Amino acid sequence: MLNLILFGPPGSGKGTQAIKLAEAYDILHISTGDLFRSEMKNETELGLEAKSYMAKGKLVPDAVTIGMLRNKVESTRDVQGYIFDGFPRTINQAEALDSLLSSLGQDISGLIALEVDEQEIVDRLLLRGRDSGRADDRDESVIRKRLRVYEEETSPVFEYYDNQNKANKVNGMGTVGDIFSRLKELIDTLPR
Ligand code: B4P
Repeated sequence: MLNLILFGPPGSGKGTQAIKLAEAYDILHISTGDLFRSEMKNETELGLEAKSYMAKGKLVPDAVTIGMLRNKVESTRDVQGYIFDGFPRTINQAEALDSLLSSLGQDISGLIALEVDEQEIVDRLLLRGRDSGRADDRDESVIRKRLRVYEEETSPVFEYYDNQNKANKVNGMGTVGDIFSRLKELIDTLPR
């Protein structure tokens, strides 16, 4: 099994690359952001709760996020691996993911952090806000808040996997194709 975590700040290209990698390696792409947006679109209770946090650039509480992720993994057991995009975003979520995979006799093959300059991130997200209308991408103060939340709550997850010798960094600047090639080169060296 190839179980990857695609890591990095908002706008670093996780979603963009995860779609391509899932296809290239025939593994299932799970994006917690996409799952929340789908719940919001369907106006479910979970979606309404998530919306209040996402609109402010905050993380949705761990209990909600972990439960949703667990349901998704447990209902998709017949796959050759997963690419987790936007999860885990806290140490609690990382511990929950490790224990979930271990209960299934699996583990994380590697975490890959995409490194992108902050100004490039803000430019990418404002552009997406204009094109897609995503509410959390339209307001620069919400984008800056998401970047602060990433530094404070999410970046420690890198060290958590570094302590397991599973954390890797890839340059996330350049064209989508160049970054995809760099990612594949690294993934081909990971255990599975
Ligand atoms: P996400 O949906 O995960 O969104 P994101 O961090 O903004 O990054 P995304 O993956 O979508 O963007 P990408 O970098 O691919 O999270 C949204 C919110 O959901 C969070 O703020 C939080 O509230 C909540 N949430 C999600 N998961 C959670 C969790 N585990 N716990 C708690 N809360 C959670 O791309 C950005 C833009 O850059 C795109 O427009 C893309 O086209 C462009 N782009 C990509 N690569 C490029 C390149 N090489 N050059 C130029 N542009 C590029």
